[in-house]
This record gives sequence, structure tokens and C-alpha cells, in this order.
Amino acid sequence: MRDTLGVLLAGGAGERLFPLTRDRAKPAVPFGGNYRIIDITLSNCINSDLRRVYILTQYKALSLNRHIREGWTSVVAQELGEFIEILPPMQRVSANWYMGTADAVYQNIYSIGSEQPKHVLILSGDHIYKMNYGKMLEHHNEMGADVTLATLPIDPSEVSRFGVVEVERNGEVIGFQEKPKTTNLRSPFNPNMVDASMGIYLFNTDVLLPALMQDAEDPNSKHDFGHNILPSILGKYKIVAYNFVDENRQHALYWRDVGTLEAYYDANMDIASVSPTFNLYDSAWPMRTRVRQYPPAKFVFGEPGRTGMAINSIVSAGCIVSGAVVRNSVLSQDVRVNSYSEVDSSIVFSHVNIGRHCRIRRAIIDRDVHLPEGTVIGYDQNEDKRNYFVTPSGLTVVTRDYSLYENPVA
Ligand code: ADQ
Ligand code: ADP
Repeated sequence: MRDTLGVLLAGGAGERLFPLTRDRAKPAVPFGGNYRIIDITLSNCINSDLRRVYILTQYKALSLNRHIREGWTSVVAQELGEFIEILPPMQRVSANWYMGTADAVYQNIYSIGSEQPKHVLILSGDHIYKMNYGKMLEHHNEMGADVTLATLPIDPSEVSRFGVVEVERNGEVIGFQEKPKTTNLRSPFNPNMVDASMGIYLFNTDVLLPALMQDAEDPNSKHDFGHNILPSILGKYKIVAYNFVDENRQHALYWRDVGTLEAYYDANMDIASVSPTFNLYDSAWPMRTRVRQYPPAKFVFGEPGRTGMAINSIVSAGCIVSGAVVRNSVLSQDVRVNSYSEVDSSIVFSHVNIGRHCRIRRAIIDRDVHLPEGTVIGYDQNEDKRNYFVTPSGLTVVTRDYSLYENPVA
């Protein structure tokens, strides 16, 4: 992996995660209590021994920048030429916003070239999975490939959300279609499934750079890897598929695009469940994040006779559950839940204060929200819609300006 440079695309607007992405980029959205979504991919990088990574940002990158700077920059040995570094759009060669994923990489072509990597691994910052990219590189080398696409089998009904890869039995890619409405293609390895692109591409640098330069000059291009770059190199180079090998070691493959509020919510609920499919506690594949100084989580009797407790839940450092019951929920750092309150099947971000006598169910509470005494959320959708953001499936999302109670953090 020493000859490989990682380029992590972290600039998507994340519109389907609104309102959580109103003030932050999607990769910076909290996940699993302690983490941000991008930490999962960055942990994969470190666990795969990929130690030179550029992160390409675009929208609302303040919170993401801070997280990377304080949490990740020092994870690698800079004196050895290793880095995990944000490339902000200021360093672009042209004055436009990035037009698409290929343009984002093209605009940073000098930074990439100056590292002189043999391979460039293009990654997305918004997926939850465990993957050893080193195994993908081994496959790439064994196959003598110019480009390797990571793939996983999906149900044919899902193709409109993915790049569909046409693979021969020998593993060579002979066709690619970005998000077709339907397809008759089936995987040669599994006749009921379709091979989908995971948006992870390993390129020989001498193939990637000319392809990007050629694409940059095409006025009809959307400058997107799936729509333009991959179709443009088909037939010209040896492109192979690499079937996802899951380091999560469960029976079923775990890979989630947490791009919608529902998918995001489900992935968090899985983590809090009794036997999660995505295991955070596997020391063979550790997850890293920015470590923050908080005291341990605490559970206390609040009002006489009210036990503070949490069941089937993730409770991060700095939280105090006092005389309240937390169930099936994920609490980020420094949350307060006070007496007579109940939090059920919810995700609570950091610095949230839930006052007394609150009942919260199927909700996502954004950071710094203070819920006043007696707040009820998740029991009456019409009522919730009046005050908060409610998704079609009935999840209630509470952000700071929906908060009714403006007291500063205690
Ligand atoms: P999508 O995920 O829908 O499909 P896209 O929205 O282009 O593709 O996002 C890819 C990644 O690039 C995301 O991490 C996003 O945040 C980032 N990104 C988007 N625009 C960017 C920009 N202008 N600058 C920087 N980063 C940007 C892709 C592939 C499909 C594949 C799926 C798998 O196109 O073929 O099947 O991923 O999820
Ligand atoms: P309740 O509404 O449950 O009565 P309180 O605010 O009275 O909540 O807090 C109950 C208990 O929680 C306190 O007695 C204390 O143990 C703990 N606690 C609350 N806030 C803090 C804090 N800022 N620092 C340390 N402990 C705290």
C-alpha cells in the first residue's frame, strides 16, 4: 500500500440527510455515538495500511475540517511522508465549483501527481463497511489490471441507485452503466443478483491522470466517475472487478450507504441492538475517531425512587442519565437525560439536554438542542410536524432552531 495514494471524496451535499446536513457535510454527520460517518472509511484506510490520504471536501466543511485536523492528522507519521489531509476547494486549478466527482479529483491533479503514487484508490466518505483495501490491491496486481472496481451483489430491484458492472466469468469488466432504471444483466457468479459498483476504484496512476485530463476537455461531460470516466476507459484498458471481502466477519455482507435518514437511522439502531451486524468492538478491525476529553458516562438515581438506566443502548462519555430510562438508543457525548424522562429508539447528538418528564421516541436530536420539561416527540406525527422535521417513514428530526427552549448549556 506504500505506493498507493487514497483520494477520499467527501464533498457530496447529502441532501437526503437534510436537516442533519444543513450545517455540516454528510461525512461529518455523527454516527454510532462517538464517530462521524467518515471515520469508518478512514479506519479502513489505517487498518489497510493506507497512510497517504487526501480528503476532497466541498460543502459546509468546517465541522469536517476540525474533526480531521484534531482527530486524524496525527494518526499517521508525518515525518515518514504519511498524511491524512483535507484538500479544500481553494486549491483548485479553475474558478468553478467541482462539477462532479471526476472534476473534484482533476482539480487536485497536481497534488496527486506530486506524490508520485503507483496507484490511486478513489473512496467515498459516506459508507459504513469494513474493507481491507490491501486485498483489493493484491487482486489488482495478480490480475495485471489497469483499473479495479470493487463490487458487491445487489438485488436487481436496486439498480437505479448504483453503477451496474458487467463482469465476465474471468473477472474482467466489459460493461458499466451508471444508475440504469432497470437491467437484464445478472452476475455470472450469482444468477439472481447484479454486480454493483461500490464507488471504490483502484487506478494505475498512469491510466487515471490521462483519463481525467481528457474528460476535463469534454464540454459534454458531467465529469463524474460513474457517468463518464468508467465508460470512457472501457475496452481501452484492463478493468477487473473485485468482489467485496467483508472484514466484519458476519454471515451476510455489511455495506451501507447511509445517504437517507432512514438508512442512517437503521444503521445506528443496528449498532445499539443486542447482536449488531456491524461490530464496533472487534479489536481486529478497530474504529478510530477524534478522542475528546469527557468524564465517563454516569447513571444515577435522580428524584427519589427514579432509577437512571440505559438498556440496549450506546451511551458515550460525558453523558449523565439521571432518574430516566434510555432504551434502544444511541447517545453521543455530553448528553443529559433527566428524571421521569424516557428516550426510546432514538439518536441523540452531543450536548443535548433532555429535561424532566420528556418522552422521546423514534427521533434524531441534533447537537446542542435543549428539550424543555415535558416535551413529547414521536407519539403524534401531526403534532411533531408542526414543530419539527418528520420523514415519510415517521422519524422526527429535531434541530437547534426547532428547539423551544433557549437556555445555554449548563
Ligand atoms: P453516488 O454515491 O450516488 O454513486 P455521488 O453522489 O457522485 O455518487 O457520490 C460519490 C462520492 O463522492 C460521495 O462520497 C460524495 O460525497 C462525493 N462527492 C460527490 N460530489 C462531489 C464533489 N463535487 N466533490 C467532492 N466529493 C464529491 C456512486 C457511484 C455509483 C456507485 C455508488 C455506490 O457513482 O456507481 O454504485 O457510488 O454507492
Ligand atoms: P434530575 O432532573 O434528574 O433531577 P439533576 O439536574 O438534578 O437532574 O441531576 C441529577 C444528578 O445528575 C445530580 O445529582 C448529579 O449526580 C448528576 N449531574 C447532573 N448534572 C451534572 C453535572 N453538570 N456535573 C456532574 N453531575 C451532574
